[in-house]
Amino acid sequence: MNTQDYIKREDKYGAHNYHPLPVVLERGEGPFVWDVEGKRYFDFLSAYSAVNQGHCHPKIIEALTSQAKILTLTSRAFYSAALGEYEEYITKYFGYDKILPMNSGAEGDETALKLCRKWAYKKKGIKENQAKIICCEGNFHGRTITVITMSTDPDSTNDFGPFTPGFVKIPYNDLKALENALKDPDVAGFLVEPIQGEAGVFVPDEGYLKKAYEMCKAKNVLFIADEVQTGIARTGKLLACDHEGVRPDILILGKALSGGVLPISCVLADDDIMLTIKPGEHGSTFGGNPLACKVGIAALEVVKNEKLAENAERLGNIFREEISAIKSDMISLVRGKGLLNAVVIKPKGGKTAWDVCLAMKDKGLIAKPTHEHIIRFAPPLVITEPQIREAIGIIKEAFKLFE
Ligand code: IF1
Repeated sequence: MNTQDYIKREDKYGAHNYHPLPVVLERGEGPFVWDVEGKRYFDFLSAYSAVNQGHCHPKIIEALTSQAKILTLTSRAFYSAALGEYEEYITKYFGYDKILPMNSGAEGDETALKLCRKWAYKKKGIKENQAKIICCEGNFHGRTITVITMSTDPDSTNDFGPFTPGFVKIPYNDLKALENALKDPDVAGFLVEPIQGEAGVFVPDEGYLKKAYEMCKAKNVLFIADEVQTGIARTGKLLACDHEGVRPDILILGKALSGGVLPISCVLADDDIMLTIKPGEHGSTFGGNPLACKVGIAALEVVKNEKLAENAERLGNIFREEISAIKSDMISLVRGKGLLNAVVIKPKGGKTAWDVCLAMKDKGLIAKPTHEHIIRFAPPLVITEPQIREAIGIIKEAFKLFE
C-alpha cells in the first residue's frame, strides 16, 4: 500500500471530520515522524502541543509498558496505589492543594466549569442556576456542547444548537470589556487561554493576564486558566501564566500531561474550591487510572529533568528571529512565545498557507494552517538547536518557491 491507498481507506471507513495534510504517518521519535513511504519529517505541530516531550519518549514509554503489565484500570470505586502517588506528585509540582483527574482537554474544561458553578452556589452564594462564566471571543476549549457554547467559530457551532445558558462572551485582550462584564454580581468565573492557540497564537498584551486576574479577585470571581495547549513548558515557562506571575484559581491541563502517549487531563485547585464537589457529584471511568498516573509522573519528570521550558524559551527566540528575517511578501506577521509560534500568511497569486504547508511537507517538515491564513509552528520541545536551524532552513526554502 502507498500513501494514496491509506488515504482512500480512511476516506471510505472514517468520518470526514478532518481535512488532513496528505501525509500518512507511521512512526515517531523525538522531533521526527516518518510516513508510510519511509520519508522523515520534522513534526511542527506536535499533535497540537500534546507531544512536547517528543514522540515515544523512552522514559514515558517505559512507564507505560511496565504499568500496563501490572494494572491499567480500577475505576474510582476503589483506591489505587498509583493514584495517590500521582496526586501528591502533580499537586506539589504545580503548587495546588488538590487535583481532579480526567482524560480529554474538553473534559478538563467541563470539569472546571462545573467546579466554578458549584463554588458559586456553595461559597459565593449566587442563586441556584444563575451563575455566569465570562469567556473570550476567539477561544478554543474543546468540542463538547457546553464548551462550544462559548465558541465564536461558526465551524465549531453551526447546527449543533441549542446551547448551554450562563456564558458571557467578551473580546480577548480587552480589560475594559472584562471590567464591564465583572459588574454583574452573578459572575462566578472568567475562563481564558493565556495565549489563544487556535485563534492563531494570539498573544495578549503584556500585563493583560495579571490585570485580569486582579480584577477578578477584586470581584470574588474565579480566574480559570485553560493551559491545555500553552501549559507543560510549551511557551518557555512551565505554565504560560508564569510569564506574568499569575496563579490561576483553577488550572486546566491536558495534552502534554501524558507526552502524547494517552489522554490525560486534570483540573488543579485549592481546597476551598475543590472540596465543594462531594463524592458522587463528578467523575469518569478512566479519570485517574493507574496507567495514566504512571505515565503522567514520567511525562512531568521529563519536562523538569530535560529543562524543556528553558529549551523552548531559547529556541523560540531563535525561531522567531530567523523567520521574521525571511524576505517574503507572503509573510505578514510572526508571533508567539517559547515554541508556540505562528506565521500569518498573505495569500499571493492564489497561493495560500495550505500551499506553503504542502511545499514544506515535500521538503521534510509538516505543519498545518489554522483559520485559512495562519500557520502554527510548534515542534516538540526536545528539538535541539542544530535541528531547529535545519527546520528553519526548510521553511526558508519553501517560502522561496513563492517568490
Ligand atoms: C480538534 C484546535 C488546538 C485546546 C485548548 C482544550 C482543548 C484544546 C486550549 C480540548 C484542544 C485541539 C483539539 C483538536 C485540534 C486542537 C486545537 F485546533 F482544535 F483548536 F490545539 F488549537 N483547550 N485542541 O487547544 O482538548 O478535548 O482535544 O483533548 O478538536 O481538532 P481535547
